Amino acid sequence: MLETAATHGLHEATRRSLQAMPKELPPVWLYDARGSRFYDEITRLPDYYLPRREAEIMQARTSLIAERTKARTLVELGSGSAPNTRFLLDALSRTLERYVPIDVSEQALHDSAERIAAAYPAISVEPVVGDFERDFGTTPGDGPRLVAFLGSTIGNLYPAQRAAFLSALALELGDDDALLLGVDLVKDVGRLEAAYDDPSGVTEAFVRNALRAVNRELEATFGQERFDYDLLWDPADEWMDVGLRARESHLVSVRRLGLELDFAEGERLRVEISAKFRREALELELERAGLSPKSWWTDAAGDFAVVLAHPPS
Ligand code: AVJ
Repeated sequence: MLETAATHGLHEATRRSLQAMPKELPPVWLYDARGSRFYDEITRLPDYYLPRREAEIMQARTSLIAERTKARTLVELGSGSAPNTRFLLDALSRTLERYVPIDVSEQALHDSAERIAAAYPAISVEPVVGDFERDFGTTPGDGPRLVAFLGSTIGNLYPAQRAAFLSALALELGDDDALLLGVDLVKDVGRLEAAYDDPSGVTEAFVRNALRAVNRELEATFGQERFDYDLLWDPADEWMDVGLRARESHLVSVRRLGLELDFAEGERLRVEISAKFRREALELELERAGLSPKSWWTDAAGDFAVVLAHPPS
């Protein structure tokens, strides 16, 4: 793989994460072409309720969102295969000129961009391969802009990262722009565990694929058989802690980073967190970042929320 500014950033982030306590991998490693296909499979699992709950909310609210925002540009962060974006594209048909999806997964991005361009010929589709945390500032398009960040992808960020990201986003938004944020809500732990540990093993395969990606791209020697899938609910931080646990003590080398890692028996490698949210705390976070939450919509079961926020006027 070519060393570009983007891969250099990811490599350095990976070095830091692997040297942290507990060891972890940046969740971006989950989304190579193969990983993105696993994630699409996850979205169809009966217990992974998130995309369907979000779809229910979008279906009910997108006409109001269109009326309020009158967006000419829709920017979507971490768009992936963009399953719930169609509701927005349909509702915004009167005003929308441009759709700018940003994703790290080049394959998933281009496939969905092509499908959307074919289905919405009046809209200019301008995909950006990149990391939403870093590349939002460089996206094209006239205001009013609507920035959609759906699927509870924001739950992958730690609270401090989230605060930095939301503040940076708030600074980029003009007076007429808006943020549409989809978040999964705190709920019964049993249901959360079922959503992240399916009996068919798709989630495990998705998580293990991160090791495969790191082995390939960084010439690492992670052995699948030396780890078990390991899912924890962290009640203090209210996030799912998704990772792997070493079955035995062993060494892993990451050649391209010049790292030798020592795993003890039972030691964890975190691959992602998936934070769950509560209304009051999230609204406070948005306000602290310089965004005013104007609407909070949930599905009938109260499982998921979609928030529309604006720069303060
Ligand atoms: C794509 C980050 C929203 O946290 O629910 C799904 C990723 N990981 N199953 C999530 C994921 C395991 C997902 N996000």
